[in-house]
Amino acid sequence: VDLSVSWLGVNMENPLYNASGVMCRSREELDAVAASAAGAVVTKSCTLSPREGNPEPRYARAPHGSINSMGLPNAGYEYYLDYAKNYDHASGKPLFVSVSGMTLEENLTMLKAFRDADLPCLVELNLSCPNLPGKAQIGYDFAASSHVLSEVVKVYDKPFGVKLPPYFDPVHFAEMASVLNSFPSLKYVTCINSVGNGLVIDIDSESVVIKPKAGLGGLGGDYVLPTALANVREFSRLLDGKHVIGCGGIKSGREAFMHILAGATAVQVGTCLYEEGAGCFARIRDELAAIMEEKGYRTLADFRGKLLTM
Ligand code: RRO
Repeated sequence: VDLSVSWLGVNMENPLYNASGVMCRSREELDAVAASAAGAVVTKSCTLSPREGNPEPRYARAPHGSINSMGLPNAGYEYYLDYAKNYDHASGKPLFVSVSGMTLEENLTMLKAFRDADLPCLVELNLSCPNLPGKAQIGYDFAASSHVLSEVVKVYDKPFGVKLPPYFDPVHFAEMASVLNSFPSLKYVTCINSVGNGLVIDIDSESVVIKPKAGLGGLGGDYVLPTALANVREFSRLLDGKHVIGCGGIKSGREAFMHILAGATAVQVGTCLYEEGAGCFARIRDELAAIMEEKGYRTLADFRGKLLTM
């Protein structure tokens, strides 16, 4: 079977890559993803200045996934710009750069720098970090999202994408899709970021399991799979000529297949990558290939978006 995918001029050997935030904060981590069987690499969301992030513990494994409140720890955008400048863009593993300024001005400054560097990498603008105390997720404010995107496209003329928070209401899918559809250079959306502000409790210690925000954090893993699939499916239907990248609950070939069946062009692995390491990519790739073989599918296009309804 052929697992390759080509989109926006990007050619991937297989549809799997890391979810931004996992194994992508340092050069060494990014190199480890690039050296694995992943089909692409995305950097940790960056800010204008380096950030330490929230106090530890700020990630915990939970019975059905993970909870995190990292607080956007990153080495500052110049570090990732430098990584992108030195990246082997001919390696066959496309590089994506995630950008998540603390303010609109920060986003514009970083995007101008990436524009001026004119590198063959795609930006994923994060509109959905749930873990900054006192800061709302932009993606949940449709007017604010529209404003941010209007200002972004004034300075950034290349194709780009956005990382969205999960939505839970058809009215909200439609409203956000309508905002996104008014920006032609917005070519893809990644669905979903973690399900924000969950609370995991450890019954033995009668305690929260992470320190920031009194234990509240973004959920990933099995907890979020159906929500991720719904978001991938609905945005695939509602967006005009844009790609949807699936993220949420992928830990085997089965979930990767489900995301693609729901309409995903490519898929990202977060919690499973954190827990298993970069070896997960070869495993999930081989499992996906086995499912396709069993079903008689030769390419991802044979089943992408072809979810049946009753
Ligand atoms: O760093 C984080 O706390 C974080 C970010 Br920026 C994000 O977008 N999603 C997430 O689950 N954690």
